[in-house]
Amino acid sequence: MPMPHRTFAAMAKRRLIGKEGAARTREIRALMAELPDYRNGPYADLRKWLTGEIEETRVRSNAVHRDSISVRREGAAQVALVGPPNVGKSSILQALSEIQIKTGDYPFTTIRPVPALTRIGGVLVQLVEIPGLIEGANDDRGGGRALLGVLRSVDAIVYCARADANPAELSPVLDEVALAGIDKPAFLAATRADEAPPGALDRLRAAFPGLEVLPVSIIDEASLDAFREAVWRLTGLIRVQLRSNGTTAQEPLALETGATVTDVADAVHHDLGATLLGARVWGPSARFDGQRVGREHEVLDGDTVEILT
Ligand SMILES: Nc1nc2c(ncn2[C@@H]2O[C@H](COP(=O)(O)OP(=O)(O)OP(=O)(O)O)[C@@H](O)[C@H]2O)c(=O)[nH]1
Ligand SMILES: [Mg+2]
Repeated sequence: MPMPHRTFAAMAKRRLIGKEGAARTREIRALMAELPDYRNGPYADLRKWLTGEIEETRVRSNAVHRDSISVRREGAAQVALVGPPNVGKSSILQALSEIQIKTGDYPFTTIRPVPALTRIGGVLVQLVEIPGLIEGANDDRGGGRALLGVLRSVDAIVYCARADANPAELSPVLDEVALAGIDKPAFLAATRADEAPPGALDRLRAAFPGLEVLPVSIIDEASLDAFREAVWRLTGLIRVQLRSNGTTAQEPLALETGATVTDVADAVHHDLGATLLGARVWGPSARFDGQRVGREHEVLDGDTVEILT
C-alpha cells in the first residue's frame, strides 16, 4: 500500500526545506524513486511537480546574485567613474594605474565594478569604474541596484561622457543617480577629447551647468594630470608632508580639510597628539618658511610640518 499522496507531498516538502543546489537535487531524485510509478492521478502530478523542482533548483543556483556588490576600500578616498558605455572609463583607469583592464571599442566591455589605485601627489586614491548604469537602474535594470549601492558608499563621483557626445547620452545616468538620492561631490570628464571637434565642450557645459567640465584624453599627459588634481579636489582631503630631523617623509599624510597641527600629530601617533607643543610649518599655511605655530594652527594642502615636542 503506497503512502497517501497528501502525506507524501507534505513529507517531500519537509525534506526539501533548507536544501539548495546539488543537495536539493539529490533529495528530489530520492523522493522520485520512492514515488509509486503511476502515469495518471495525484502521484503522476507529484512526479511532475518534482521534475519541475529540479529545473527550478538548477536555475536558482545559476543565477548570479547581484543584489549587492562590495568594492573593498583602499587608499585615502574612493572615487567612482560613471558614465554611458564605451566612453573610455577603463582606458582612464589603465592610464592612471598599474592595472590591466580590458578596454574595447564596443559597449559593456566592463561588466563589474573595477577598482584601481592611483597615486595623486603621493597619496593613494581608489578609482572604481562603475559600468553599465542605464536607464531603469533604480528598478534594477542591468543589475542597477547593486551598482547604485556601490555609488552610495563612494566619496565622490566623476561622470564620464565623450567630449563629442550628444549630452542626452549622459542624462539618464545623472537622473538615475539623483533618483537614488545619491548626491556626492562630482565633476564631468569630457573623455576622448582628442577626437572632439572645437566647440564640443561648450555644448556639454551648456547642457550640465552644475558640473565642472574637464577635457581628458589618454594620449595627453597634461590632461591626465589635470584629471588627477580634479579628483583630488573632489575628495576634500589635504596632503601634508612630515619633516623630522631635517628630512621629509616620502609619502604625505592625507587629512580632512580643516585639520590642525594637532590632527597631524594624532595621525602620526595618538601619544604625539597629546604631547605636542606646536610645530614648524613650510608652505601655503605658513607666513614664512619654518614658521613656528601652535597646536591649533590649521594646515593646508601642500604644507610641510615638523612636530615640536
Ligand atoms: N582617441 C581616443 N580613444 C580613446 C580614449 N579613451 C578611450 N578610447 C577608446 O575608446 C574605446 C572604449 O574605451 P573603454 O576604456 O573600453 O571604455 P569604457 O567606458 O570602459 O567602456 P565599457 O566598459 O564598455 O562601458 C576603446 O576603443 C579605447 O581605445 C581617448 O582618450 N582617446
Ligand atoms: Mg570599461
